[in-house]
Amino acid sequence: MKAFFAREQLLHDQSVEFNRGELTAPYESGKRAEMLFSALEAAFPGAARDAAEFPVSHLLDIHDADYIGFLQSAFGEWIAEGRTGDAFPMVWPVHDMRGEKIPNTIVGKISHYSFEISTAITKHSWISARRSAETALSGAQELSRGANMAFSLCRPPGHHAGRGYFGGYCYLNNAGIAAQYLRNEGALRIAILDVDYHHGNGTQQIFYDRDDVFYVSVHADPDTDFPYFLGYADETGAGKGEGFNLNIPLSRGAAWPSYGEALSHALNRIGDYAPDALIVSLGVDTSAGDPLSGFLLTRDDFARMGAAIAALQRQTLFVFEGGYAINDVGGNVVSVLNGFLGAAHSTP
Ligand code: OKP
Ligand code: ZN
Repeated sequence: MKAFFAREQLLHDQSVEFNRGELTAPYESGKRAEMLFSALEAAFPGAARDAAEFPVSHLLDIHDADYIGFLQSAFGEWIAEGRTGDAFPMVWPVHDMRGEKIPNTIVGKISHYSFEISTAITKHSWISARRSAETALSGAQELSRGANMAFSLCRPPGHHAGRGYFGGYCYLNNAGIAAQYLRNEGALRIAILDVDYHHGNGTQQIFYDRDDVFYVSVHADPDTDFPYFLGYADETGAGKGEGFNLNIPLSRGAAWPSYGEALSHALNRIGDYAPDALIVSLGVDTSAGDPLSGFLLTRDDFARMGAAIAALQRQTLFVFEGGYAINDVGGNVVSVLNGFLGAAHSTP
């Protein structure tokens, strides 16, 4: 197994997070990635690889050009307007307001290109987000060169980032960018299995009208949890993509019995689709004790998850997403990977 990582991903460093009416230390910190990297090095000596660099065209395959331009220049514009601190969005064009407008100054622009308040653009967000996408691309490249599996230690995460917006700690849709890379390399069908606690609204949006990328997500019911406005079971795709989006929302408090059942339904549907490759948006914020989440998976459950995924017998790229219990993240990810590899080895 190769585990891809890029040190520049640690540079993004948000000062505060506004959450539940309070300013707190950000849940999505570089420390989580550092600790995960250490756990991977200990569990899989010699597996670590530096992410390669890739042309920006891979980002433009998935994201709007104006959005990519905005991400690159936003922090500079914020400072040029005399502001200090991180660039936070503050005003959103809800309901019948003029959501298509792109105002001329940074406060208006940052609102146009975002959807929620916990995520800012900081001095190094762009370089970290770009290296995070390149970390996913490196894993995809490894699959295109014939590897059976790879792990991409992406940070910041990606699955909430849409074609033209950031939020939920995500700026570039790493899994989506990796999926498109594999399509460009000749794979005909890609499945994305999103097991993060939160629905991947960005990934769903990007592929909603496509039948060549099947998005399947098991997540907390958006009726009670972030991102609230997408991720319901009746969202099944549109146009050519009808039937190629599957949301399986679960109630808070879900533990392995109900989670495992939802996962096996998801995997059966992916098996029927017979993808050339599988990308797993691997959030481990489904862990009991995660500070943002309400599922109750244990260390052993994560190994079961890995084994269930391996049973599909598809080329598999794991792309890291959420997971905020920083002392548990490494062990839980290693458990998924060991479950996957153990099961893979036991099949003839
Ligand atoms: C990112 B990922 C809940 C507010 C949550 C953003 C959560 C982003 C999760 N009180 N703020 O899917 O792990
Ligand atoms: Zn999450």
